[in-house]
This record gives sequence, structure tokens and C-alpha cells, in this order.
Amino acid sequence: MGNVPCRSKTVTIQKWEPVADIALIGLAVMGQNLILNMNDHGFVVCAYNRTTEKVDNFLANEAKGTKVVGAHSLQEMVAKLKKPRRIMILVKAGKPVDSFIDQLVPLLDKGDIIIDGGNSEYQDSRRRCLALAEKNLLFIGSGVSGGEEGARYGPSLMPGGNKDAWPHIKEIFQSICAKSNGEPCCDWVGGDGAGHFVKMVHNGIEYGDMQLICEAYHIMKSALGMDNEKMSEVFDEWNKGELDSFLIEITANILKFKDDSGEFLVEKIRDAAGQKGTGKWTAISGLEYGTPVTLIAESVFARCLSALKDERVKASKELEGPREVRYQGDQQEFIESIRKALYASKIVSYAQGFMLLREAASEFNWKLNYGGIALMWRGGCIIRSVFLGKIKAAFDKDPGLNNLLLDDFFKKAVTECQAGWRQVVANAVLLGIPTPAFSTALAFYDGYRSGTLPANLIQAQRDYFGAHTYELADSPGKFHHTNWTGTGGNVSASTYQA
Ligand code: 2AM
Repeated sequence: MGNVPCRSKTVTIQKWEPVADIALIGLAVMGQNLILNMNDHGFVVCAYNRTTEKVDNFLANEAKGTKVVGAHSLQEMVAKLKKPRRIMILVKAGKPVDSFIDQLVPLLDKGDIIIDGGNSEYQDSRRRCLALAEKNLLFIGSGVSGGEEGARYGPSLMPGGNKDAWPHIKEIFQSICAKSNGEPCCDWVGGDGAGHFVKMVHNGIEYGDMQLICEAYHIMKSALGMDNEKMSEVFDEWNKGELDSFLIEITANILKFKDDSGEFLVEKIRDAAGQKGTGKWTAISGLEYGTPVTLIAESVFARCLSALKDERVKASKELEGPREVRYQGDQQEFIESIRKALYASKIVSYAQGFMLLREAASEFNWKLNYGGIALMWRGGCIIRSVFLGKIKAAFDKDPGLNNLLLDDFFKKAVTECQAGWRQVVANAVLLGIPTPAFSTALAFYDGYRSGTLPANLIQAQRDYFGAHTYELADSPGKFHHTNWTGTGGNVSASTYQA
């Protein structure tokens, strides 16, 4: 502060010192927790929020006694930052992010860095990265996963965007993130929207993992008639082996949790699933880039079907299923088969997710570090699991690995699970228990391992009704049209790939 005499009065001119290592805009719980996490690791953070009372509240309460400083305007916030300025935005995705970027641009200098840590769509991050690069500003779109707890004590961070920014944020990001066997669950992902794309696929995989667990629960409950204590024990047991993961662990806890009346709470919860849309985005990307992420898509649709609760209740009184609804064979053996079905399906789901990453990398020219991505998901986030360590190992062994299913470890795992997996899907069909994720995973596996599929007939049909042409098996690249009926003429439609 400087005191300047002005007529008879003394006016105070604000002169802010550049004391902060990074600024964070958006003081909802995630933002607050990330700030406290950065503070714990020795970084000075400047906090800002559109509603500025939240800044004062935060400084007076959660951040009391820390080195966190506050700002009541973006000008003040920018002035309090060391250069190059690092500004992380954690506000509602969409327009609010663009609005803050627009306000920040005139206040910043060449080489300053804007990081969007919100749940933005990757196409928005691509656009923002390119637009800011033209203004000599560095943009990072970073996936942040792990919820409030993760933000506070170690999230999984997936930063992508302008790589020139990475050396300037690496230390902060790799200090505050989760660690797996001492290694940070954060590394550079790739160009423009890659960070948010990887976060999106992470969320899609999360949908898949949750659906697989639900199908295992459904079969145990309906086909085997198991009670919640017993099911909880099974999940606890599974959590000691290959399936060791956060989601299996919490499932074991949820199943045995009793409410105040001493009854199992989960059984009282309405079976209509909600969703925020990131699983849907992954499925849409799969369709857009022609990648069969069937398990994620089925998981999204399974939630949609569950949400038709009233319709289902009506239909349940009208539509017949099989007479037999209980599995008649050995219970212990069948539980082990369910575990195998879950494990093999999970391998397929991750294989599909990495196929989508590979396709997007080729579409957008990103150089993705697949092993690094597995490590980023290994700790801190909802899909964290021991299994991801195996994926990292597979890509470490062969960075050019074309498909996870072709890695020796996973190939062997699926081979060992195969018989049980088929037993479970077959019996679920016979007993009338829907298993969309187990089933689609198996269908994908059988399709992927088939050198020959019936698409020759599809091509023939397309050529028959629409003169779309076909290739012959022994001369790909050369297109033919046949006048199948003798009346359609010999003119073919232009060749296209649907
Ligand atoms: P607020 O506290 O002023 O509402 C999560 O909602 C975070 O996003 C909050 O920090 C919130 O600020 C911010 N946010 C939501 N919508 C916003 C908008 N349209 N403009 C700026 N910030 C917004």
C-alpha cells in the first residue's frame, strides 16, 4: 500500500504484491479443497469467486491460519500472481468458463497460463486451447477426478492442452495429486482437448465398472437368492484378489449397511439410476469415431432403462419370463463363475476404452501416453484399482500395443475366465436376468476374435437394395456392383462407409 497526499485528505492506493504461485477461481467444495491441498504442499494460492463473499467466508473459516490469500476482483487476483501467471478455473462447465476466460485475457501477458479443471467437454477445450494460443496464452484443460475427498488429499489429474505450460505447472500438479506406489497419478496427457477427453473416457469406464458390479449383485440376489451379508462377504473376498478396487470395496460396505430400523438400506433405494452425461458423451464419441465401446454404451442404456421405473412396473405385470428363476447347480462354483464374468468383462471394457483413446489420438493427432493414463487412473479416482497397474505394465512392456486383449497377461486372464463367463451369461439368459454388460462384453470378445463375421451379407444387402457396392474378399480396395435381380440396372451408388 502507498500513501499519497490528495488535497487535504490521504488516499490509499492499492498496490498488490505478486505473492501467489497460482490462483484458483471457483470456491465450491472442489475448488476450496484443491486450494487447501495446494497450501498443504507449500504453494501460495490466491482464491477468487464470482460471489466475492465466498472469498471472505473461505479465508475466515476453512482457510484460516493458512497462507492462502484472497482477491475481490480479477484485477486484484492477477496482480497478486507471480509470473508466468497460473490461473485455475473450477466453475460450472460451459458458458461460465468462457466468460472468465474472456475477462482474463485483457489482464494477462504473453506466456501466462489458464487451466480449466472443470468438467468441460473436450471439444470446448480444443477450441479454447487454439483460441488462446493465438493470443500467446497457454491453455490447459485438465481432468480432475476423485471427488471432494480426492481434491483435498490427492486427486487423479489429467492435464492436456498447450505443452509449453506443462513445465510451469508440473511441480504443483504432481505434488498435490494422488500417488500410486510413490508415483504421481498425474502426467502430461496430450494436446488441446486430450486431458478432458481422457477424463471423459475415465467416466465412461466408471459407468461400465458400476454396471458390471450391479449385474453380479443382481445374479447373486435373484438366481442364487443370497442375502446381503453373504453378498457383502463375497465382494469383500473379491476385493482381496484381481478385482481389488475402490468400487468393489464400497459395494461390500453398501450391501451390509443397515439403516436406523436395522434394515438393509440399499434394498430400500428406488431402482432408477441418474446420470450427469459423461458416460453418454463417451458412447457418443464411440459412435462418432466408429469405435465399439459397447460396454460403456450398454451401461448408459441400462441406466436409461432403469429410469423407466413406472413403465417397467406396469410391464412386469404383463410380460412373461421363464418359469425357472433360480440357478440349480453348485452355488460356490457359480459365484466363482460370476467373479470370472466380471473380471473378463472388465478387461474387455478397458480394452474398448483404450481403443477409443487410440482412435481419438489418431483423429486429433495427439501423442497419448497410454501407460501414463493407466497410472493416472491407478489412484485418486473412482475407478482406482490394482488392475490398472497391470494395464500400465502392459503398455510399459509394449508402448505400441494395439489392443489390451492381445497383451499376454490379459490374454491369459480372459482365457482362464472364459468358461465361467459363458456359464454366467448363458444361465442369466435362461433365468431371465438381464446382463447387458456381461453379454455385450462376451459378444465383443467373440466378434473381435473372429477372422470372419457375417458382414459379407450386410454388404450384399446394401448392394442389393441401394447399389452401395462391395469388395471381394480376395481383392480389397476394388469395389463391385451386381445387378442382383436383373432389373435394377448396373449403376452403383457412390461407395461410402456407414
Ligand atoms: P458462485 O459462487 O458465484 O455461484 C460452482 O457452481 C462454481 O461455479 C461456483 O464458484 C460458482 O460461483 C461458479 N459459477 C457458476 N455459474 C457461474 C457463472 N455463470 N459465472 C461465474 N461463475 C459461475
